Amino acid sequence: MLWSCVSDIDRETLIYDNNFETVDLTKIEGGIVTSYLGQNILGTYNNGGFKLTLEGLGTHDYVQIQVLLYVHDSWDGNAESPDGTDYWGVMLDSSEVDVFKTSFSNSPCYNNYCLMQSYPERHPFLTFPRTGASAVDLPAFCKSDGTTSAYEIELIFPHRKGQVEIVFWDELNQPNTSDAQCDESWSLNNIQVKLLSI
Ligand SMILES: [Ca+2]
Ligand SMILES: [Ca+2]
Ligand SMILES: [Ca+2]
Repeated sequence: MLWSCVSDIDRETLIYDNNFETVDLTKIEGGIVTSYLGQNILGTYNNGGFKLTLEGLGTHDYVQIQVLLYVHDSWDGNAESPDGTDYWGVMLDSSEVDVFKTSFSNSPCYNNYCLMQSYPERHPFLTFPRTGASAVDLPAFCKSDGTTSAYEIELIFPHRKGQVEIVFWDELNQPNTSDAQCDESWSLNNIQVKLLSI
C-alpha cells in the first residue's frame, strides 16, 4: 500500500527505530549483525530471515514499515529454475493476507538477455532489474564479480491489534553453486516502524 492510498493520517507514532550500530537485538528473533561499508547491518540472509515482535501498541489503524534493504550479489529476479525466482518479502502476524512478496534482480540487462524483477510491485509483476533502487553498483558483499543494490522500502499495512509480528524473509534459488549465501543474499541497514491513526 502506498502513502497516497492512506488519507487523513491524524497521528503517527514512531515505535521502533534501529540502525543496528549498537547491536541491540532485543525484540528480534533470528538477528545477526555484520559489517558492510563501515556500518552495521542486520544480515546477511539466504533462505532465512528474522522476526521483529512489538507489543503494547496503542490505538492505531495502520503499521508503517520503512527499511533500507541491500540486495547483495547475483540475484536473478523472476528467472526460471534453477536460477530463480529470487523472492523477498515482509509478512505481518503470520497472515497470508498481510504479505508483501516481490523479487529482485541484480542481473545485467541486454536486448536479448534480461532477468526481470517485480519490485516495486508484488510478484509476478515484471519490470527491469534495479527498478526503484536508491543506489546501484555498490560493492559486493561476497562474490568477486558481484554488486549490491540498495532500496528504501516503505510498506503500510492495515493493523489494529495490540501486538505485531513482522517477519522479513526470502526464498532464494541457486542450486548450481557450492556457496549459495555468497552467490546471493540480503541485509537491512536500518528499520523504522510507525503506528498511523486516521
Ligand atoms: Ca545467482
Ligand atoms: Ca538465484
Ligand atoms: Ca546500520
